[in-house]
Amino acid sequence: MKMIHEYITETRQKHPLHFTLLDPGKMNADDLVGLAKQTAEAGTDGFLIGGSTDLSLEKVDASVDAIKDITHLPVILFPTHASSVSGHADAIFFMSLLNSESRQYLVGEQIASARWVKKTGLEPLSMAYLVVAPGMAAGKVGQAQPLPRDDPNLVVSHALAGQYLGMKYIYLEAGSGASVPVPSDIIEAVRNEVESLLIVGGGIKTPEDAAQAVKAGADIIVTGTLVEISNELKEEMSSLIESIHLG
Ligand code: 1GP
Repeated sequence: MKMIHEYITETRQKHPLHFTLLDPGKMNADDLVGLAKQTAEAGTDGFLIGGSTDLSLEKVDASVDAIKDITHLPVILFPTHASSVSGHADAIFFMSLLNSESRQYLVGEQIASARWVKKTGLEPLSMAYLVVAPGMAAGKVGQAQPLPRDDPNLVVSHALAGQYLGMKYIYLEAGSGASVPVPSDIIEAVRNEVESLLIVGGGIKTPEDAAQAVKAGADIIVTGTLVEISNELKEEMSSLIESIHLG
């Protein structure tokens, strides 16, 4: 299979991307694979597997296997803890929560998983993970003081630090289930100053939300909750993904 970073950069030349976040802690493997199938048919560009709760390795392995059985799209880990790093995935967002107050989420979990990542051959995609208010579970579990929504310069400082530390991706995270997504002026400010690929997620529920984030400069949009709660999943995801792909 083509390297995942190459797949992302090549696809980005054509259009902004949509990734579907699936949390094996919130559903069983059958439900998860049903959602994966429908979002794949709706045109998503890849899957993130993760969640803020502690996930067993067996559960993540089984979920990754089930998704890979039904699609050739990339399956990328979006882990909270080293203990749930599945070697069955294609790649891992090897991330540091730069506004965490805890060494564990800055570098501890990463040290704990590094040799396993090497052994399994997972492709590491270096990422600065920035939790913006309200931050939700990601902020609480990651012991982050969420970055204020009215201080774009502070977010730019964090994002630039990530870039200078060599991180290829910057993730602006409002938190899963946030009532409001990351503000456009924050996305725009980061886009203007930072060259890394820009991922935006948390609280994106409509094609309009997604289009606004893309217009502000996001390269990749992540949605999770929408997939879990939608009654007309394929239709809703198709129009959201179309609004992203149109750029
Ligand atoms: C969470 O950014 C993702 O890490 C997705 O958020 O569940 O609100 O779509 P939602």
